[in-house]
Amino acid sequence: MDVYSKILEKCLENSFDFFGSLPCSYNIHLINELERLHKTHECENGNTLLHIPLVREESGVALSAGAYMSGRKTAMVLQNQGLGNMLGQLFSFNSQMKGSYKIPNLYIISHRGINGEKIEAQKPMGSKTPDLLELADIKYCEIENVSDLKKFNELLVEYEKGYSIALLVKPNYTNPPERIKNESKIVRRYQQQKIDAVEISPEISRYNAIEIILNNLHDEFVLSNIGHPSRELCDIHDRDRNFYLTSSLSQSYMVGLGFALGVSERNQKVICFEGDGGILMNASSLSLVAQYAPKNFILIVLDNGVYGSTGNTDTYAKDSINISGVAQVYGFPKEKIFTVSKPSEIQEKLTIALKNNGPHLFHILLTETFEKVPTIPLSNIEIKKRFMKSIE
Ligand SMILES: Cc1ncc(C[n+]2csc(CCOP(=O)(O)OP(=O)(O)O)c2C)c(N)n1
Repeated sequence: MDVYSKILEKCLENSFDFFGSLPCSYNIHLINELERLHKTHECENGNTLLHIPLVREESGVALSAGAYMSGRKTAMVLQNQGLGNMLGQLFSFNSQMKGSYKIPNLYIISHRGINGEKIEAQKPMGSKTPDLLELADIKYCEIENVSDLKKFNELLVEYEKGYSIALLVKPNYTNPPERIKNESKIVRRYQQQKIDAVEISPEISRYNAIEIILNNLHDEFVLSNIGHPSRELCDIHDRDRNFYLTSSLSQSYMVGLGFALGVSERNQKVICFEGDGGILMNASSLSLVAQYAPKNFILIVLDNGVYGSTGNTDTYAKDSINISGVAQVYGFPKEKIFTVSKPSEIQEKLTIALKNNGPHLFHILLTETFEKVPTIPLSNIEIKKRFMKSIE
């Protein structure tokens, strides 16, 4: 049995039930196996295993954090090249530093660029990988063969205490995994997209839009994005089922997606705010929402056309990129996208989205005005604990 099969066996024994992945040529068999288990493997804790192929590693950190808060046990399979991109999210979600949400995650990392590596470009990240994990307070062990897996047991104890952990798996350079060949004829068919032109003069501020939304909610979960949106939500209606993301620009909707997938069997709606700046920074991850399409998810893009929280400089959404169109291109069905700007439209479409299967995407065009509101009077740990308790 190869190392990766044994790692998977141990993960399943320990009830890991939510996996994200981005391939390395050395971990593809593990990823294929996860794909086979996706939605078919019943875990000991009663959950069905989910495997979400990622488009960006840093989004996987946020997605895992959301899934963890829904009660899932999360792991991510990746190559160490991804660690550079992930660093900010590792600090915000997984590290033990003050200000981190201190959410544990398991990273199964193909450690390229070390002894035996033929590709020069892998070497810088290869040598710095342990340092990066240490910087982010992630406890790790090196795995070369099956006998090293006893170190995984020790790390699992640390995981249970709330630490993020990593397995640095040394590639078997002398006997690399065989490439998977698909001999069958594949047809690639894409839908024709016709993006409608829009011309709207925004009428309401983000504060008023959030107020209308909150006035229409009962016990739904609400997750909000970094900066003023979270502060405004807290000022309008602070509630246990609000999760404020105070870091991680562009990742709010990944936390929301992970959480929505984790609680999808409960049939409870999860509403998530993201800014236009955030969406443009991480548009590629819209494909995950469209592809895994949790019926309980409502993504609300609060589009004021500016990086509002940092002083209102324009984003490309201002007058060149239509986020409704971007969502369509990434696979959202047109009938589930609502481009709205008037208070009555927000209310009317929200009533529809709350009653029907999603995912829905609200693209709300807003003025640039913002209210002077206080900062959130809770630490990130308090925000996380209160939110997780509200599920029970
Ligand atoms: C990676 C990263 N770059 C820059 C920032 C600084 N920053 C915080 S909030 C923000 C603006 C976000 O704009 P948008 O998503 O459009 O939301 P808005 O504040 O306008 O509601 C920026 C640039 C950051 N926190 N992280």
